[in-house]
Amino acid sequence: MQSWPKVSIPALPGQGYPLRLFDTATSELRALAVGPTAQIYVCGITPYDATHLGHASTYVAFDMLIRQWIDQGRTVRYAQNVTDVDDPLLERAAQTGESWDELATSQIQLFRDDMTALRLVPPDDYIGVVESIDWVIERITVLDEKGAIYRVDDDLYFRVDSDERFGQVGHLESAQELALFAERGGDPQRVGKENPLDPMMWRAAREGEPRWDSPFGPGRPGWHIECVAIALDRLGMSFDVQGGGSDLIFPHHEMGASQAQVATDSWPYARHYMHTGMVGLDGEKMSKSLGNLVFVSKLLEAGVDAMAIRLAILEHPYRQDWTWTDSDLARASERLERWRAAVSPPTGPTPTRALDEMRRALANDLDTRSALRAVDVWAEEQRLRGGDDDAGPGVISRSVDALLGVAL
Ligand code: 5CA
Ligand code: ZN
Repeated sequence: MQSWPKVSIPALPGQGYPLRLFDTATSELRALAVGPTAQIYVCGITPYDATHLGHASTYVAFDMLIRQWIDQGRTVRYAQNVTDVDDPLLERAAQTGESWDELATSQIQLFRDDMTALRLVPPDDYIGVVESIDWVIERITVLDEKGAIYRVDDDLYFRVDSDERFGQVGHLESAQELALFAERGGDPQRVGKENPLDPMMWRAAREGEPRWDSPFGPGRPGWHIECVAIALDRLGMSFDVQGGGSDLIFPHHEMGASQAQVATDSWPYARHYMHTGMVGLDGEKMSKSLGNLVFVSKLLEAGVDAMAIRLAILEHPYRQDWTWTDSDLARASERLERWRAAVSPPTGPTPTRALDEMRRALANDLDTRSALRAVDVWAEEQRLRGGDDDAGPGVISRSVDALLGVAL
């Protein structure tokens, strides 16, 4: 499906440094050695109650990683899914009487708008479950051929024991695994399962639920296989980073890794697993089920600057859990103002000639073409001078922003 608009990233002099990044699977900070093209898969939203600050915080963290790669001169291949068919989405649609696909479509657009406002680099591949059904069917077929699939009634399950490395992403005790599996969409109690942790791969059609035809009967994909199918199709095995919030370590990323490893007879699924801390409100994790949400779109509607939201997020180390408070936003807004004043003193010495020329041009029947030329001339002078004019660039970037509506 359509991603959101590209962000322009100014080229900087010099080059960034090699990156060390915490890896969940090895529980250590380690060098992230990537080739000329860095490949990343970040789990996307389930499109209802988007975009709360927890989502925003998680996606901003991955945006920071991507910007590091870009600063190192690498190209980035970035894939993200949208869980546009899943139990929680269908339940919400049933509660509100909306159709599930209309709910998804409107929430995905809200998410795109929020990501755009926050200036996040968009994924190259932004793909919904409904677009990846064929890939899911192919992967399940391969897993079935390898003996990793069994039936309970008409539903298909994956044998976690078919992967000898199962458990090596999260390194959890089995009691913890069971508890988290039950809490996060799993069905450990279902009668007929071989291992309570085995996840559903294909859910046979139930009355009133969306369904797709498949060789295993009509139904819809289970949660984890959707990400495996998309990541393997778009990036292939052993891509650089699998990302998401820490609530996805288990079962989601553990299951994904095992399914991919068994399907391809190779290891690892991802070379690095990066997970972000949970953002809370009033002492609880911000979550759709608790309903304690602060929405990016509501803050923007209330006139909050998206860049202040971004700064408020960046104040927190990405791996730590943290709690959103109004004072986070107040501090970030104050910082933003200070920075903006610093790059462009409002009462600075003299406005540059270029600013004056822009103003003259615009005052003359909105002569935008001449205003653009004035900035062209300034940019060329900067280039020739090597950019040693301290106040100039800030004044111009603010001027271009303020007068032309173009954020540099
Ligand atoms: N669609 C699945 C992933 S395939 C999903 O987890 N969707 S989600 O909408 O629930 O979450 C989207 C992303 O936001 C996930 O990476 C999740 O870990 C992260 N996230 C959800 N709640 C929070 C929170 N309170 N704080 C930080 N990140 C969060
Ligand atoms: Zn996912």
